[in-house]
Amino acid sequence: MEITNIQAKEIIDSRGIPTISCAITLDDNSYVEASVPSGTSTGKYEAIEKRDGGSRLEGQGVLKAVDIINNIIGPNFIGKEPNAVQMDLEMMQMDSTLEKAELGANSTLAVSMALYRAHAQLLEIDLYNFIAMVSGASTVSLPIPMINLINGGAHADNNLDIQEYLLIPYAAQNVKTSIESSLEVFYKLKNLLKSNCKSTVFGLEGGFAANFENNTEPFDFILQAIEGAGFEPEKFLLGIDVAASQFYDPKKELYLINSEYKNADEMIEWYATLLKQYNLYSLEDGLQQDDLAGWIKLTKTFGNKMCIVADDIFATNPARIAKGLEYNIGNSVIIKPNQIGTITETLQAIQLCKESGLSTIASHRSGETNDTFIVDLAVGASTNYIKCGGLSRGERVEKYNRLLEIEAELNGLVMSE
Ligand code: 2PG
Ligand code: MG
Repeated sequence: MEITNIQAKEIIDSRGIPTISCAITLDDNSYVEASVPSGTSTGKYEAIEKRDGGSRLEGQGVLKAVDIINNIIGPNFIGKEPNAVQMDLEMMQMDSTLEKAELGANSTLAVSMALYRAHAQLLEIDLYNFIAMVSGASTVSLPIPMINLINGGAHADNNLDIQEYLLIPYAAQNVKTSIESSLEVFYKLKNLLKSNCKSTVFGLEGGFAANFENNTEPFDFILQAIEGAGFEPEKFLLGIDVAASQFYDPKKELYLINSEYKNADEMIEWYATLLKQYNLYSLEDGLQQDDLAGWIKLTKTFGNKMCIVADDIFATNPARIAKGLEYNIGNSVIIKPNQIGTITETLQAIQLCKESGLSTIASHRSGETNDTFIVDLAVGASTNYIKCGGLSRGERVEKYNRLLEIEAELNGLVMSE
């Protein structure tokens, strides 16, 4: 079966910002489609997202990137059978920069995702099974969801510095019960916020975006909601994505959090109190992306007590993960395909993490579409966890619904650790 057409277009993401959708048509007239997510708290080591600039849509248009797909990348693959890995490698060679500055990582990823879907279709297998095949895995597994309950930082117009407060239904037997039990907590949290005269509007990722006394108060609300929903606190674990690069002041070389300037040692001290007080389980981007010495200390201090999750500092880049391993930083890695620009490189990053004993968290972006590719990726590549937002907003719940659908298909396969 050959590719007869590759056609991209500009669509709108969950934030109202343009992104790319790419369709591949095959010679039996079937077609597949994929659309790319986009970050708000984007790290500086991520591959380059191509935007038009100029005055249209505040410079955020992606018409140039669409044109690159339609007129530069696409024609190379027309008339050929879909071969996702091979074609990803060809795309990487079409761009002479490491960060995909010429083609744009949003262009390459749109094509890459669509090629993976087309190749799976050619083989008449599910996307997650195809991803497992490419990963050389004989099994697939369901990730544990890290559910976003409260949004702050760049994802909400509230007063929280911390970007994400995550509920991890660690003790649940399967996805269905993990989501149902988290929903019970979500409902209770909403009531608690209301009864405390706090807003129940949602932030970019579908978590509540209320104002709080300080950055620790959300933990108390979440623990109360867990208890109010009738669960023992041990049924859930708590995580945060601090996204510390966002509130680091490079001139002062200090972090501005809770209206105070702190250095890396003081941040680490604060995390120690969160560990003690709230049994914090997962700490993402606790320090900024260039603070190597801080990351070494952070990992030494908590590496055997918590998931020390690296996002901005690794940017799903196998070369950066390898460097991180040399320095022993992080024990857990965020996996976002658009940080690197192809699915094949994303799978390489996951493979490297697995070989090196680092756990993996497949992750959405704050700018999303209804595409659920990230879920198939998490299942097919057997990542340990998935971060795909709150239990509200269409583009987030679409991912949970896909996860439930896959679980039903697999009929009760055990969750990965
Ligand atoms: C993150 C992501 C996703 P953004 O920092 O982990 O939650 O946010 O997509 O805005 O970079
Ligand atoms: Mg992050």
